[in-house]
Amino acid sequence: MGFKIAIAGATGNVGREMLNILAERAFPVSDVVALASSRSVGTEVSFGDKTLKVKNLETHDFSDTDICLMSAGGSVSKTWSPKIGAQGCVVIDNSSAWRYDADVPLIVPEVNPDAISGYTKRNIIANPNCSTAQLVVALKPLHDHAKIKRLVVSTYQSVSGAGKDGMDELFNQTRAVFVADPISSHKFTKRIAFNVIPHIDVFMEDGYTKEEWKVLAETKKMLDPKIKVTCTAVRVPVFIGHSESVNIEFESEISAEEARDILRDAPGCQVIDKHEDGGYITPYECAGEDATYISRIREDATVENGLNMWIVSDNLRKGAALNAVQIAELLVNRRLISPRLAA
Ligand code: 11C
Repeated sequence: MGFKIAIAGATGNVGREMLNILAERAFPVSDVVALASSRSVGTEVSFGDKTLKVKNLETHDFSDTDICLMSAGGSVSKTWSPKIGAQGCVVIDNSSAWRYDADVPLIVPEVNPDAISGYTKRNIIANPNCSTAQLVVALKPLHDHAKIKRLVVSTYQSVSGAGKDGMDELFNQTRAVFVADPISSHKFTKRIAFNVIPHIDVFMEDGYTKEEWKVLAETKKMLDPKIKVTCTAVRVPVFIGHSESVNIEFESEISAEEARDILRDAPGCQVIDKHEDGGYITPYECAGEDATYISRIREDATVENGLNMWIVSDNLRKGAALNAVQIAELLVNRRLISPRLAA
């Protein structure tokens, strides 16, 4: 028994990673179709040891497709996800287009798997923003133990979060520095090579950026609306892997040692926390890995029941493609869908 899967946005960073992860995890597929906009039709992408030719999203018939993993951007998703859902195909969307819709569940399987049952209203399930996914994986087991009151999050986000163009810009600017060529910026508003930029996504009226707002809104939707969250999101010259420095204030007492023990047993988490040189994780080491890594766990003596920690994960995997495939696995494992072609 296998499912017919479509990947929309198959030529992008996340679309390609979705194909890799479906193959790696041996997701039960009967057929996989790679889709993108008309200008990418005919491009070849890999699925395991197969090569798939990209087809046109706009002319594809979804009436026998079971799941569409969508990573084609917000405006494409706004137009296409409802049309695909109306054809009976469940859309798992990686953009921010549907995340805040009350009729669309926003899911991280380690955190709020039961909320998935609400998907039938629109046939759409939202995948969170990469910086929120890794954050809530690490926070959920601690919240269950000692109830989080307030979070102060500072992110250090890699350029792959801004797509292939972001990666190319870091590469080209770094090269230009070494060969003394002029430096030009197209994707980022300031030079990213040998620099950091405190600005991701658009500015909002209150002076925060949309990326910072997403961390607030998504953490509340998935973990607990009562948690107070503030965030500063920063782009750093790293190709893959988002890092976060997180200050947490809890309602009840929790020691660093207790937090370490809880996180060691928590799904999706890996603790690397030796108090010695190099006894922590960096984004370079997490690239290509599935886990959310937690290091530098320590008590914050400036507040009651406070902890600080460092959370790192591969933004293209747990932050995007892996989480989307895990949502598809949740649908299958809970028998919420069955292959339409077999019916
Ligand atoms: C970044 N987190 O690093 C963003 C990318 O809402 O899914 C993902 C944007 C989103 O630029």
